[in-house]
Amino acid sequence: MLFGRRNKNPIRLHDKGVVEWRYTTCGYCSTGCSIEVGLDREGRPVSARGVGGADVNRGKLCLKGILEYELFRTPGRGAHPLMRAHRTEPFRRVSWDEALDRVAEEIKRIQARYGRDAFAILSTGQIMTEEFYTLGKLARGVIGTNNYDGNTTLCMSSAVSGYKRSFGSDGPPGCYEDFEHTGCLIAVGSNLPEQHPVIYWRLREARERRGFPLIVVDPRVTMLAQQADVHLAIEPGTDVVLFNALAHVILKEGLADMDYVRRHTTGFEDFAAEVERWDPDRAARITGIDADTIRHVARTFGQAESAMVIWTMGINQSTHGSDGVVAINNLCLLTGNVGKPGGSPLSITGQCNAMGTREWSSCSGLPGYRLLENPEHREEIARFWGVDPEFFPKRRGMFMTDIFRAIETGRVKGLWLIATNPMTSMPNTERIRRTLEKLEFLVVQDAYEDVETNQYSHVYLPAALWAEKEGVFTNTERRVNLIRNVCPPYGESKPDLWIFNQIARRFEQGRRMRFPETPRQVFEEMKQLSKGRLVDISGMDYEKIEAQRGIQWPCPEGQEKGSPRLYTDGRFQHPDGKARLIPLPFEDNNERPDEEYPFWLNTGRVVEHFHTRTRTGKIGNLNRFSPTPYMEMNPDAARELGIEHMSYARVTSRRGDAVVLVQLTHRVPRNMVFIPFHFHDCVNRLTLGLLDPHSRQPAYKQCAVRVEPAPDQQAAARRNLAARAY
Ligand SMILES: Nc1nc2c(c(=O)[nH]1)N[C@H]1C(S)=C(S)[C@@H](COP(=O)(O)OP(=O)(O)OC[C@H]3O[C@@H](n4cnc5c(=O)[nH]c(N)nc54)[C@H](O)[C@@H]3O)O[C@H]1N2
Ligand SMILES: Nc1nc2c(c(=O)[nH]1)N[C@H]1C(S)=C(S)[C@@H](COP(=O)(O)OP(=O)(O)OC[C@H]3O[C@@H](n4cnc5c(=O)[nH]c(N)nc54)[C@H](O)[C@@H]3O)O[C@H]1N2
Ligand code: SF4
Ligand SMILES: [Mo]
Repeated sequence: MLFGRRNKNPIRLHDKGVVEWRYTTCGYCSTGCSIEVGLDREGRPVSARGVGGADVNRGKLCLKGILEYELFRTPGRGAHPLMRAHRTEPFRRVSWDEALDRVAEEIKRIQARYGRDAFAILSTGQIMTEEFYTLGKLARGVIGTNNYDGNTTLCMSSAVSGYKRSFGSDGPPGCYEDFEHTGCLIAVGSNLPEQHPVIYWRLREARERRGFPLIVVDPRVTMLAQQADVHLAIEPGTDVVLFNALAHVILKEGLADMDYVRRHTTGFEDFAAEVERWDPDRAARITGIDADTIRHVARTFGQAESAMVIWTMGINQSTHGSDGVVAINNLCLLTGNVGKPGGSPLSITGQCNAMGTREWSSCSGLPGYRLLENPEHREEIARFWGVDPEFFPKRRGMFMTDIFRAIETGRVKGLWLIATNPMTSMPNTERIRRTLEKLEFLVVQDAYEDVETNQYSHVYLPAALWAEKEGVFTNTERRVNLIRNVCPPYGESKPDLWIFNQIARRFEQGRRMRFPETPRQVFEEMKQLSKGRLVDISGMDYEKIEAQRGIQWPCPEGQEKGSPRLYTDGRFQHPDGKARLIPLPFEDNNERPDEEYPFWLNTGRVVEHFHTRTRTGKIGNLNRFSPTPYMEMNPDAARELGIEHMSYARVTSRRGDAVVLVQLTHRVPRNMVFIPFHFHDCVNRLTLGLLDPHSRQPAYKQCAVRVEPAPDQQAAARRNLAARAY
């Protein structure tokens, strides 16, 4: 194909020889774009395109989705199971049977010696829902450890906890289509253009058509903030105060929907009494946002016909993460903006299937948003799975972040990591390293054998990735979408579902229970369990999902289409059917900048990379645009310290240090630096990760550091190495 002027440098696109397109859903972020992967005559994936008829992305993809088909052939993939007696020895290649036998034996040994909860399982938001459900059955019904959680504790835990406190259940009430109706949108700690490019595109298109006000709350001038009508550059960690003050103004000025509040909520008096204390002048001193701007934003939100709030990690990853979510829910309840077109508190999810794990993995309870604390739920699931209800714990066990502490103190002795890389992604790398070294047994199940955490394992299980298998993901707007199998698994790697089933078989109880082999059979089982629940998927099947390019739950049996919104009738999931307005006092409890460590360290992401780069670090057209760890720094602050653009600087916190390339930019204020977290042995050497009391999610975005020039990089590197050897 030729484009451009015929005689002068025409652009040639060579024919990739696609003979078949296969339907899948993107495996990176939670936007949930439908992708078709093109196969050539030999069945090799050679191209990808966005699906035009898919409501989510309407033909579009971001650069990660466009290049995702290249993943199947990236270096570092695990082709064979590996094993070693001690983590200081080299691995040897073993058969699947040997590796799986060893894992089952170690689980049994550790549980027999130290008790059932001494073996922990940590999973992810990045495998298929059918795999989550099966892992849950294995963890809760067969292995029976209560120390079973996932990396959603690093990510969505605050949103889950906040939704549960306000509405009685998890489940984002809104959808992308709300952009097409809303009269005002507040985006809090969410950088859509880089992190959810296709949601951003939907928002932008809606705004170009109708021009509703966009208010961005973020201490950084993100790309989204650059487009906002009002940008509130908030003091880190103080969002709860801002939302209390917005509620204060809305109540004072009679902008609340008191009819909605009376009919659908409880707790108004206590809530109003707390909010009364948060006048904009007081809030201004804490948040750094001037009082009149707070009043203006409150009026804009309160007067809009419908108004919505979206948020991501700027809220969740905080010592007030769960409270921040409740604060957002409070504001939406107060103005009657829940589950109405254009009016909802819509948490933007992170990983491709973080929703799938929340709904079905049993990490925080039992499948289908059931609770371990509820005897009827225990009974129901025990009967369905064929286990003794007394086998289930009566309340949920530790969160991921607490499990790591329990390894430190010796309560947990064995760990199974599935599709998560804590050596790079958890706060305080040195502490995590020492923690992993304490384990008697670590098994890592990952698509990549070069994943950093694998350096500390005894067994490595190579997993098939994304469209090397089949199943469903649920996206931010509760849309269940299908991944068709596009090509066979790499080397001898196996789908996670197969691995879970093989482990189940190695336990007596597992042999007595039903562990279906195909994802389709598992999906049928989940459908039965979903009947009558909020997360009802009984009206779906793979063909219907593919035909509609994804279906939003609830979709009960007999219903043709999904449901775009929750709580449209104002009935909530608390036993009394009402939502709760919850008072939120504020206590400032972060590590704050001081004389010795004068900068806020803020952390996050860039568009080219996904998390710890096991995948995107190996795709040429992603990695070459963002190849090195770098730091955004304000030019005025840099000048004072004698730090130049594109020079190296050493950043030090009370935990450790890191050397990064400096990029001078006014994106960050004078007392803040920002470093993306994608690179190993970099920003998470510095982070503190104080935990939210409700969600146990780490405050990745707030701690204190100092910065100094590092002109001699080799010396810096030597110091890093020496520090590590020590
Ligand atoms: N390209 C790419 N896309 C991704 C991912 C990826 O790794 N790469 N990961 C996916 C996942 S799992 C997730 S969770 C999402 C994350 O998506 P986002 O949350 O949008 O991304 P982050 O960059 O982590 O953080 C967002 C913003 O929070 C701001 N922030 C920091 N402190 C505060 C504060 O105290 N208050 C407020 N209001 N804001 C604050 C930061 O300045 C930052 O701009 O992205 C998903 N999409
Ligand atoms: N400083 C700082 N740290 C952060 C954050 C931050 O904003 N700042 N964000 C946090 C957030 S929101 C998140 S979600 C976490 C993410 O942290 P992690 O979950 O640790 O990061 P990933 O790199 O996504 O790890 C997923 C792993 O799963 C593997 N994998 C992919 N697909 C499959 C599969 O199908 N099967 C199996 N078995 N393996 C597979 C990948 O190779 C990869 O190793 O990081 C957290 N860490
Ligand atoms: S926006 Fe998210 S889901 Fe869509 S192609 Fe990009 S990474 Fe994939
Ligand atoms: Mo995340």
